[in-house]
Amino acid sequence: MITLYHARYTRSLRVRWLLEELGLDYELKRLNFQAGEHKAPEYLAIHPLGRLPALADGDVRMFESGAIIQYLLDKYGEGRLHPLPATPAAASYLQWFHFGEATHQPYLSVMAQHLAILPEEERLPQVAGKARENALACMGLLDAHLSEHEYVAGDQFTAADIMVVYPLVLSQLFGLLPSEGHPHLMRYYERIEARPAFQTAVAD
Ligand SMILES: N[C@@H](CCC(=O)N[C@@H](CS)C(=O)NCC(=O)O)C(=O)O
Repeated sequence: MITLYHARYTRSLRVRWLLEELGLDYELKRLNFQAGEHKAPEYLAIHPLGRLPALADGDVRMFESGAIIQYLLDKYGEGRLHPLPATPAAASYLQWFHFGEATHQPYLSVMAQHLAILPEEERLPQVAGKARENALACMGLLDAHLSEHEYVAGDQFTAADIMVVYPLVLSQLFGLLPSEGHPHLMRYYERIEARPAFQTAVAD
């Protein structure tokens, strides 16, 4: 049995979304992020840094959302949701897959810290403002790319979309989306929101 440690609006959303897209059975262990359950000793035994997501699959224990997604695709994907390796489509897939966590997401994490998570006296508006500017630049890049493609890795939905969309979910929470200045990105996000697996992953 696959077990996913999950809290709403955290990166475990990505893994839950993939599990739903693949139609796999899994158990969801919910943690109350606001109450700090991810820093309790029971969870630190699962992930020593107290971060989400974490996954158990038989004897396998994993953290890092992108790595978990790759593992699940390799083990259960049967070729679904990613292009053949070493093709031009795979180059685009890998680029956007990693862009979602390595380039775009850090700006949303900084915004989250300085707009919501840190105690008020530690929040720095200039830091949040600079992160917002950089997040908007990432949205501009995505908008231009999506003016020519239905999905980030081409005309098919792939796991790269799952990686890219998480910072967009947070962008919506922080008021960067909807955005009239990013029409292609908006239409893409509407296509994503129509997917039942995504709806389940963001619901709770
Ligand atoms: N690169 C990691 C980041 C994991 C991460 O930082 N998750 C956040 C929630 S989205 C978290 O648990 N934060 C709690 C903390 O930083 O203490 C991944 O993709 O899984």
